[in-house]
Amino acid sequence: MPPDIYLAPSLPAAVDALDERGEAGAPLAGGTWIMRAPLRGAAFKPAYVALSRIAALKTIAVGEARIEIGAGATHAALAKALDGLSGLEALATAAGKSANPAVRHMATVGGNLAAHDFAAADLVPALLALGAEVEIAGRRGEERMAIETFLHRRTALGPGRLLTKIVLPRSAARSAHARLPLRKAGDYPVAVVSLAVTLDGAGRIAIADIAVGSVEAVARRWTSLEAALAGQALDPDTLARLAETHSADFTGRDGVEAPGWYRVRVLPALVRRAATLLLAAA
Ligand SMILES: Cc1cc2nc3c(=O)[nH]c(=O)nc-3n(C[C@@H](O)[C@@H](O)[C@H](O)COP(=O)(O)OP(=O)(O)OC[C@H]3O[C@@H](n4cnc5c(N)ncnc54)[C@H](O)[C@@H]3O)c2cc1C
Repeated sequence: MPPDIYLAPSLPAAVDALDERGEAGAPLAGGTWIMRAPLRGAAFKPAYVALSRIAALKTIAVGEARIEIGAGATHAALAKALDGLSGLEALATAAGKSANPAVRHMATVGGNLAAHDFAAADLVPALLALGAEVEIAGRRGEERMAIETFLHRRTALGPGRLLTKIVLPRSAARSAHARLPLRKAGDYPVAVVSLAVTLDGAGRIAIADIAVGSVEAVARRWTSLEAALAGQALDPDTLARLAETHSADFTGRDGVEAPGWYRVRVLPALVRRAATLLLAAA
């Protein structure tokens, strides 16, 4: 039997509907991850609550100090809204280069973050490197948490709670997103590096925030490399050499597109590529 789909007219209606459906229900945003469930050997939920009619979830508000992104904003809308904004290049590239144009017009930021079994999600490392927070709504009100916390709690949010907003500080001076699809555009990346830096008065790296996606089951910050980069010149070869030194921090996951060791082996090259992009954007 096909799943039951309820088109929620508003956020409170979606929250109520999810609460009533309990474990049998889940949000349906762009559907681009859900539709592939059978290919992954996963079952559809008996019921979905579609979020596509909720205009409030699609807004993207760009402020001087921070950006608020509705969970229902598509990759395409996000790439367009962030185009040319300094410091946010990593997220603009992640949104603008993931998947293919047709998928980018349907796929949402919320779906990318909430798909807990999707290791190769492009937006997740970009949002980690940029220090994002997320907002969760439920019948008992709203809660804000760091994206790292969300990534580890997203399977245990409980029925009736959904991701509504992503909040980003505009603190990084420059950022870049380097991804490696194996064969062609539209493939999931086998490894991703997102890098955000702030430079000191002498042009050296004061703060580096680096996140790695698709190498392990869940994207995470590369904290040892972040510490090693402080005080370094923004030189792609130096950054790649330091990345090589710290690559053993990762245990790559084996997958159909690439073995785990390969995902780790390409990280220094991706760090070099991200640093080159940063220099080009200067
Ligand atoms: C051909 C193809 C190529 C792709 N390539 C890439 C790629 O290169 N990079 C990449 O990052 N992605 C890629 N994707 C994956 C793409 O599906 C996700 O990136 C997309 O962001 C998922 O968003 P969605 O709105 O379609 O999610 P959906 O499929 O609607 O939902 C995904 C999951 O999130 C849950 N969910 C959705 N919204 C919310 C919410 N607001 N709160 C709580 N839970 C929610 C759903 O219940 C479901 O479990 C590709 C997909 C396809 C089909």
